[in-house]
Amino acid sequence: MLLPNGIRHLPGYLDHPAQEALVEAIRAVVAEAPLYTPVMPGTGKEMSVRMTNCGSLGWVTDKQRGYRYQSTHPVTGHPWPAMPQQLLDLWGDIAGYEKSPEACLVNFYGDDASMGLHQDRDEQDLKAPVLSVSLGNTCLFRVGGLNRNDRTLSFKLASGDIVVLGGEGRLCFHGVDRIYPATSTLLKNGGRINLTLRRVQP
Ligand SMILES: O=C(O)CCC(=O)C(=O)O
Ligand SMILES: [Mn+2]
Repeated sequence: MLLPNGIRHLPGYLDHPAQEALVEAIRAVVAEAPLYTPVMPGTGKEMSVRMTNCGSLGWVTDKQRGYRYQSTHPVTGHPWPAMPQQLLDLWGDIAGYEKSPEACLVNFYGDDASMGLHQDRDEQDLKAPVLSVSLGNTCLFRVGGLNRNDRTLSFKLASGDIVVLGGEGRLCFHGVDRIYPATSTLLKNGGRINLTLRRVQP
């Protein structure tokens, strides 16, 4: 399958022990910075995905102030937990970008959650790639072009897969159409975790 320029799919990049270690690290992040349900700007409609972040900045959204990065958790008001070393190492190994990631958005998808087609464009530094890690149940990922109405293609992301959106593909539309229940035993209660590492400031 030919992906748009700048988009890379690295199937099975993380082996099982690396996935387990990452889940442990994310559990510690969630213990400090609980998952919350974000809402869309303007409408206030709840997203089906629950979110939190780690790193010096985190991506948040609410009805009044919309999409943005901030240094504190919107519910607890505390600074985000530090980014686990495994994620910094992963970025160093894959991103090919001199500056380190500032934000890791943690998305938790229950088996009936999804994410609509969107661009990641709230970062000031668009030269840095977005690096995305999948853990747990397989999903159907969709990627299009630079315009919302461009043709899209879909492929599955399994636990341990990595996707890089960089270069010409950095602003490609993408989303998650569905989760396939019981396709992984990594997460005891099912669902899927997605981590996206992002450089925000130039
Ligand atoms: O869950 C995924 O694979 C994609 C998540 C995503 O696009 C995002 O958080 O911006
Ligand atoms: Mn995205």
